[in-house]
Amino acid sequence: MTSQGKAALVIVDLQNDFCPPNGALAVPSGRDIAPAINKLLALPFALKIATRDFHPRDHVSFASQHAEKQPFTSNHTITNPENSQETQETVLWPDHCVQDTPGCELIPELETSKLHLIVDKGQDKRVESYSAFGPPFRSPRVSMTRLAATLREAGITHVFVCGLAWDFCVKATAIDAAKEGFTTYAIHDACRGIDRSAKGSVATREEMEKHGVRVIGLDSGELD
Ligand code: VGL
Ligand code: ZN
Repeated sequence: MTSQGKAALVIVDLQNDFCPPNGALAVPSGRDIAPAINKLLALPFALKIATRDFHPRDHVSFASQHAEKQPFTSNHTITNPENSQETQETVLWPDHCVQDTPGCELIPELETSKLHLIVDKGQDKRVESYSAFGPPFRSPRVSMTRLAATLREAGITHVFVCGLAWDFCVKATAIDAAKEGFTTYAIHDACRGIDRSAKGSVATREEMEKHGVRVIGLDSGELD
């Protein structure tokens, strides 16, 4: 899978709430990628990690926390609570992946016994964090996850990203992995997007590629 270096597999947010038929924020055909991801879990990655979106009940990304806002409202501005100069443009969502609810658990199809580690994200109720590395703000007290440190401590050089959702958390996680200096791949056919239009999917691909992420398919030689 890499002739030199060490590879990690990062499975993003393959959780009940992101999967049909009953997920609170179901990604169309999100559950269909489970067999492909289980096959990836059988490959000799040095580190196999699953991430979970893991929100408190009153998370800022929930439309329910904002007067008269409907889920899927876009261009909602969140201000960095530690630095009012910094803002993030986000989407308001239905309540999803609330800590200690069944919705936040990994889907039962996923072969979790093959995982080395689960990384939770999105716990800070004040900010959105699509990336499993942490929110876009780099202020003290807006906390990052330990994902970058964990990968470095394990000597990882190559990161392969798959999961849900292609256009949100997969994209943000892959771009941050590339920014952290890892040779980063996004396995497009082991992902599904919230926007399932071809245009949306291509725009996401282009944005990832612009940041140096290599978009590959499951049949790519990079996985041999
Ligand atoms: C995600 C929307 C809100 C994701 C997480 O995992 O892609 N999307 N929270
Ligand atoms: Zn979320």
